[in-house]
Order: sequence, then structure tokens, then C-alpha cells
Amino acid sequence: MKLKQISRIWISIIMTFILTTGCSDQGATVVKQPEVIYFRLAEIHPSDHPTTKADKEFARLVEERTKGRIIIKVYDSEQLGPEKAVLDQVRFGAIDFTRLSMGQVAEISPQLNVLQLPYIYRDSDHMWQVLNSDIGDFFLESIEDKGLIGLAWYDGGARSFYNSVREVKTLSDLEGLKFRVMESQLMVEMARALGTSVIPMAYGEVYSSIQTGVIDGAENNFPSYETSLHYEVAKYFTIDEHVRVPEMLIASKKILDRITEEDLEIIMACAKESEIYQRDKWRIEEKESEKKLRELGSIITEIEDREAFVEAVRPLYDRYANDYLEIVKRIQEME
Ligand code: GTR
Repeated sequence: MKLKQISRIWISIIMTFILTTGCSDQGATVVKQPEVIYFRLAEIHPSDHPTTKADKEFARLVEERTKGRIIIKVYDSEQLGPEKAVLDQVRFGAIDFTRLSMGQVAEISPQLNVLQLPYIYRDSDHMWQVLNSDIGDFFLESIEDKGLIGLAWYDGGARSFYNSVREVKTLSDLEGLKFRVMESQLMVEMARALGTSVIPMAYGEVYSSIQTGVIDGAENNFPSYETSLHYEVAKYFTIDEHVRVPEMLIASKKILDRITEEDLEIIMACAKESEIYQRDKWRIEEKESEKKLRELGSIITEIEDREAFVEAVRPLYDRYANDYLEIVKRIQEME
């Protein structure tokens, strides 16, 4: 055997020994580090929105509690696409986590419409009472058959109309105005029932559509109206609070192929903690946002005929909640 061949054999014996036993440094065996798992979370809001801050808190908690074994990177500002496309990708596992409006998720899980019926909640506390009850748990778990794990609820505030044309004080002032709504059948029918013309479209297209006159306005909560800069092109904001749409922090069921049951429990606990963080942040920033918008020149108007709004949308209850009348009754009766 030639010298070259002998040394090659020796090198491969040594390499095999190092790879199977770990290399020794002055006698101490270096333990192989567990593999770090990287996940992506899709968010459409920009980084200064209270909800994006909560997504990041969730990611921070997961990294801390798993001692850096699981890292969730938050992609904000629609970097991973609009909500509708994100939802499909999360279902099929191309995106691991997302925070979505329930309005979007209800398109594939229609039972969720019950929780976004117009004027179903008296106020934010009433909504949270429902979300934190067995009703909230039932609906959060009800998306499992769609390949989704519902992790936590986030606050989406109350949604109201804003437009570029005129101040709206009554239901009849809305007539003839053209509004963008979410790509949700319930939202389309709700806006029509209130006498408006409706165009469903993705959130990211709203600013330029108002600017170019394709639509007169849209509807949303204060933090979104502010951080999307829609106030720049539609200064008339009417507090009609026609709907409160809870938001959901969601994981793809496909993450279960990459993590253990214990890790899932950690993730779920962190999500619930981030829910409390988001709710607190929301409460503070919603008020700050309203104040800031007034300073920036938005004309913010209270409606004069709330009952007329409530009456106009009542037929939607028959259409969307007929199979859940018992739950609707329980929600309405919650003190
Ligand atoms: C926001 C909500 C988003 C999205 C957006 C919209 O309030 O947080 O998830 O639904 O409204 O109107 O598209």
C-alpha cells in the first residue's frame, strides 16, 4: 500500500470518529447544539401599528421561552402579500404564522361571521367578555379543519366609515358614496344595507383608489386609518362603529411537522400573553390615534341616528346567524 493511500484511510477513520462522537477539546465533549427553527409571520400593517407591535412581542416571547431554538421573523407591511393570499399560503404551509382579520378568515370558515355581525357588541369590554368565554374558545378552535391553529384573539377596535367627499352625520348622508370594504361577503352586504356602493379590494390598494377617485372612501378603526395614511386622502371620518371585527393570531397546522407538542404549548402560551399585551396597547394607542388625527386635520363626526344604522343592518342577522341563534342570544345577554 502506498503512503498516500494509508494516510487517506487514516484521515477518513479520524473524520468518522469526530462526526460520530463529537470533537474533544481538552477531554470535554462538545454537545451538538439543537437545530434552530425559523418561522415567518405575515402582517399587513406597518411597524408602527399596535397590532404589529404585538406580533413582535409574540415572536420575542417565543424566542425567549425556547431559549432561541424557535425564531419567528415578522414580515410587516404586506411584504408577504395581501391577507387573502396570505391565508391560502398559511393553510398550505408556505407561511407559518399570520395575524388576520376575522373578516378574511370567515370567508373560508363562515361560522365566524357570528362574531362580526354589525352592532352585536355594545362596546369593547362586551366583545372581550365574549372572546374570553367558551364561545371565543369554540370559534378559535373551529378553524382547525381548515389547516389552521387559532392561537389568540387580538383587538380590531370598532370600524367606521371615512370618505373624501363630505361630512356624514346621518344614514342618508352615506347614500351614493362608494366605499371599499374587505374582501368579505358579510362586509359587502353590510355596506350595501347601509345604502352605499361597494367595492371589495385588498387593503394595500385603498390609498391610491381614493386618491384617483375609484372610490370615495373606506371603513376602518383609528390606528389603521392613521398608519395606512388614508386620512391624507379621506379627511371625513364618521364614528358610526358599524362593526367590531376581532382579529386572530394563527399558525399553520404544518408547523406541527417541525416542532414537538411541548413547543406547541410554549407557542400557545406566548400567543395568549401577547393577546393581553395587544389589548392593552390597543386601548392606549386607539385613543392616541384619534387625538393625533384631529390634530392632523381629520374631521371626526358622531352620527346623529345610530338606531337607523342598527335597523338597516338587522336583516343580516337572519342571513348570517340563523344556525347560531342560541349563541347570538347568549352574546346579547352577556352583561
Ligand atoms: C384592519 C385589520 C386588517 C385588515 C384591514 C382591512 O383593521 O387589522 O387585518 O382587515 O383592516 O380593512 O383590510
